[in-house]
Amino acid sequence: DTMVREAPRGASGTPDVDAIVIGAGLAGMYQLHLLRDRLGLKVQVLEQGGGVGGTWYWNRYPGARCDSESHSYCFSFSREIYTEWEWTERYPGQPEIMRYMNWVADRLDLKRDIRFDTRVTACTYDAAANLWRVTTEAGETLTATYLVTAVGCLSTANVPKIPGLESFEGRWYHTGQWPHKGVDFSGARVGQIGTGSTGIQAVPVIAEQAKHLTVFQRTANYSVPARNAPLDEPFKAWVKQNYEAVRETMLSTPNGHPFRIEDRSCWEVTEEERRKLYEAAWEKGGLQFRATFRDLLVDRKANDTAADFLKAKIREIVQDPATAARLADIDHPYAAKRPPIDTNYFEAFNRDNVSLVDVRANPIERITPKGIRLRDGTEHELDIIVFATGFDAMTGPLLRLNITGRDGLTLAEAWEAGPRSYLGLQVAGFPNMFTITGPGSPSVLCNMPIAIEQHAEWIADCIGHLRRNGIARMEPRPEAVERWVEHVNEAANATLLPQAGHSWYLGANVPGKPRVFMPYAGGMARYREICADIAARGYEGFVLE
Ligand code: N01
Repeated sequence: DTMVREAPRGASGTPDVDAIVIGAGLAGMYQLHLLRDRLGLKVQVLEQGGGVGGTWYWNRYPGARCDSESHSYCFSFSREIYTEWEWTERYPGQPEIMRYMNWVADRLDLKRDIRFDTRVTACTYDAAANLWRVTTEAGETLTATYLVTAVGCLSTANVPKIPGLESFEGRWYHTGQWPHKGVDFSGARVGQIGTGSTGIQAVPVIAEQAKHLTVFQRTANYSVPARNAPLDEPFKAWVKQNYEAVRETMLSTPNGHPFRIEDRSCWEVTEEERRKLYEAAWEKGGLQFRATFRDLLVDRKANDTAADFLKAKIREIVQDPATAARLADIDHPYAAKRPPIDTNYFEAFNRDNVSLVDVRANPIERITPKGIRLRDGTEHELDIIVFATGFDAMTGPLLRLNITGRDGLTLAEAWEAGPRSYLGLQVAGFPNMFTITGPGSPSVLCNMPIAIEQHAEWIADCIGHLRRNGIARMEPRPEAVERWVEHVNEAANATLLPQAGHSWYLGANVPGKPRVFMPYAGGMARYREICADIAARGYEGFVLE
C-alpha cells in the first residue's frame, strides 16, 4: 500500500495521468480502485457505454442472467463489500448485476474517474516520451505511462455477414447490443439465429411473448437446467458467515467457481452409480454438472457417458421425435464448448409457437425483405430477427482499439497468426501495456470475477514495483512469449477442448479469424501460482529498463 506517485516519468513528456484504463466493467472498476486507492496513482477510465457494467451494460437480451452463482459472481477481495451486498436469486439476472455494479462503483467512489460515452479509437505508444497516447472518438487525446485494457473477452458483437440483411423490412437485433428500452415481441413472428449460452437463455423468454419463434440451429448444444430460484435466508446467512471458505474454494479450484471438481474417475463407479450421480447433478443443476467426475474433460470415453446422459434427457423432454433428434444431434464433447445452462430451453420446443430449423443441413442463404431464405428455397417470413450469434471473442475487443506499440508495430500485425502474449498479461513490443484477462490467460475458462481480481492485483503489484524501483518500461521477452504460447497449447491439448472445432475458444465462429486456442486451460489456481512465482523472481521473462 505504498504511495508511489513520485516515481520517475518518461524521458520527455509528462503524461496527463499515470494510467489509462479502458473499460468500466468489473475489471476496469477494480483496476481503478487498486491503482488509485492503493498506489495513489492518477487514473482515468474511459468507457464507451453510458454507465458501468461492461458486458452487462450491453447484454440486456430477454433472459440475460449469469451462469455463475450469485455468491461467486461478484468481488471477493473485500470481506466488507462481499458481505454488505445481498443477492436475491441463485443466479443473478442482468438488472440485479447492474444494480450491484453501480452499488460497488458508488461504494468505492469510482465514477468520478470514469469518463462514460467515450469510445477509444486508437492507442499509440510514443517511445521518445515513453507514454501512451489514447485517442477517443470525439478526437481528444489523453496520455498516460501505463495502458490497461479492461475491455472484456466477449464484447465485440459478431453479426454474421449474411447477404441481404440491409434489405430486411423488419427489425433485427444482436443480443450483445440490445436496446435499453427493450424489444416488444408481442404478436411478432421472430427468428432467432444461434443456440449458444445466450440463445439458450433467450428462447424460452421470447417464446412466451412472440406469436411464433423459429430457432435457426447450426450446431446443436448440450444444456443442463440452471434451477434458478430465490435464495432463502439461511443460505444468505451461510454465505456471509462462510466468506473465507467460499473465497478459498474459488481461489483453489481450476474454474474459480465455489464448488470442487470431484476427485473420482467416471470409471471408478458402476454404470448404475454413474447414472445416479448424473441424475443428482442434473437435479442440482448448473455448471457443476461437469464437475461430477474429474476425467470428463480429458477422457473422451468418460465424456461420452455424460454426453449420452444429456442427449437422453433431450429426447425425454422434447415431445416431437424429429425435433428431439435434431436437438440431440450434438457433434462435440460435452463442455468442449462453453456449456450452457438453461431455464426451460428444451421444454420451449414443446410449445405450439416454437419451431426448430436445422441450418447445418440446409444453411441460411440470404436474408430477404420478408425474412430468411434457406438453400433449398424455403423462406421463413419474419417480423424480427434476433442474432444470438456470439462475439469476435478475446482478440476482437483488443484489436478494435487500434493499438500501435514500439517501432510502429500494430497489434493486428503482431497477432496476424493469432494472439501471442506472455501470461495473457503483456505483449512483446507493447511496453507498459497490460491486458486484463487477455488471450493466453484462463479468462473465459474461469469464473470471470476471480480471473479479473487476480489480474488486476498482479498488474497493480507490478506497476507498484516498477515505480518503486525507478523502472520506466516493461515488456515481455520474445522467448518468454514463445514458451508461454507453447505452454498454452500444451494445456489445451491435454484436454478435449480443442475437439469442438467450431468453438469461439478457437476463433472458429468468425470467418477468416486465425484458429488458435486462446484461453489458458491449465486451471486458474495453477496459473495464479505461475504468475506469483514469476513476480517473486523479479518478473522473470520481462525486460525491465
Ligand atoms: O455465443 P456463441 P453466445 N449462421 O458463440 C451460431 C458467454 N455468456 O453469445 O456453433 C448460423 O456461444 C453459432 O453456431 P456454431 C459464455 O461464455 C455468458 O451464445 O458456430 N448460426 C452458435 O450456435 C458464452 O459461451 C453468460 O455453429 C450462427 C451461436 O450462433 C459466450 O458468452 C450468458 C452463425 C453463437 O454462440 C458466447 O455465447 C451468455 C451463422 N452465420 C453468454 N453465426 C453468462 O452467464 C453464429 N451462429 C455469464
